Amino acid sequence: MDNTRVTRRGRIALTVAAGTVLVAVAAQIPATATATPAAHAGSGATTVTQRSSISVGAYDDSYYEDAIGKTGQDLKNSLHQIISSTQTGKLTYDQVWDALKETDEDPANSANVILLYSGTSQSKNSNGPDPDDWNREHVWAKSHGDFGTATGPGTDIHHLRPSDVSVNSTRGNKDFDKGGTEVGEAPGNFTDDDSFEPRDADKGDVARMILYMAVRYDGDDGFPDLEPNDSVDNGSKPNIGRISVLKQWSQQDPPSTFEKHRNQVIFDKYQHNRNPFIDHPEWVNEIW
Ligand SMILES: [Ca+2]
Ligand SMILES: [Ca+2]
Repeated sequence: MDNTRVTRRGRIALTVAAGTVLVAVAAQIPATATATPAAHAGSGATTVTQRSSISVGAYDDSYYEDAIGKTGQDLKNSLHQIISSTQTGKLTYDQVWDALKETDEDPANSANVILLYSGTSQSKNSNGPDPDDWNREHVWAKSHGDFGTATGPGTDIHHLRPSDVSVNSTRGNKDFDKGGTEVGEAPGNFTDDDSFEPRDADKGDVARMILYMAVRYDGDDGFPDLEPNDSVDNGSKPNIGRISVLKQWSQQDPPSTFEKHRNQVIFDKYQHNRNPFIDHPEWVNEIW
C-alpha cells in the first residue's frame, strides 16, 4: 500500500518533469504510469482510495514537507509543530455538536451519523442525554490529564465521535486493551474492570485518534503533555494505554474511506490541521 503510494507519487512527479522538459521521453512515460493504477483498480481498490492516495502525495509536498524523511522523536516533534501551528480553527464544546453531524455523517443517509463502537446509524437530531441518544465521546478520556471541555483537547474533534450515551458510559475513562465481556448494546466491543476493547472496525480509528492527541498536545499550550504508555491503570494521569495494543490495532484496521473523509472535513472546514496517522499510518511504527 505504502510502496504503491510512493511509486505512484514518483511517477506523477516524473510525468510532470518529463512533460515539461523531454517531449520524446514523455511519450513513453504515461503508458508506464497508468500500468500500476490500472492493476490496483483491478484488485478491488476503489476510485476513492486512488484519489486519496494521490491527495496524500500532494500533502507531502506542502502540509508534511518538514516531516518527510524524519524518524523517531524528530518525526514526532516535527509533526507536533505542523499539526499545532496549522490548527487555526478551534471549537467551543457547543460547536462540537454540529461539527460531528458533518464529520461523522452516514454516507448512505445524510440525516444520520454513524456511532463509534456500536457502528449504528442514527438520526443527527437524536443527540442528547437519554441512554439511547448519542453524545460526544472523548476517545482520549478527558479525565486522563483532566483537561475538561474548555476549548483545547476537550473540543478537538480529531478524537471526538458520536457515541450511544450508555455505550459511552460503559467505556467511561477506561484505557484500551484486549479482553473482557461483550458489551450487550454494542456487539463486538468488550470491557472489564480496567479496559475497553472496541469492535474490530473501530480499533484502528481509536489507535490513530489516541496517537494524534499524543503528538498534538505536548504541554506547551497550557494543557498537559498527553502520551500513551503500556498500562491500563492510568487513572487521571495524562496517559492512555496500552500502546503495544494500539499499535497492533492500527495495523489490523487501516484507515477507511470514512476515516479519511472525516480527516479531510476537519482539515477543510473546522480545524485546518490533519491527523498524520490517517495520512501516513506507517508513521505509528516510526515513532512508537
Ligand atoms: Ca476502521
Ligand atoms: Ca504529547
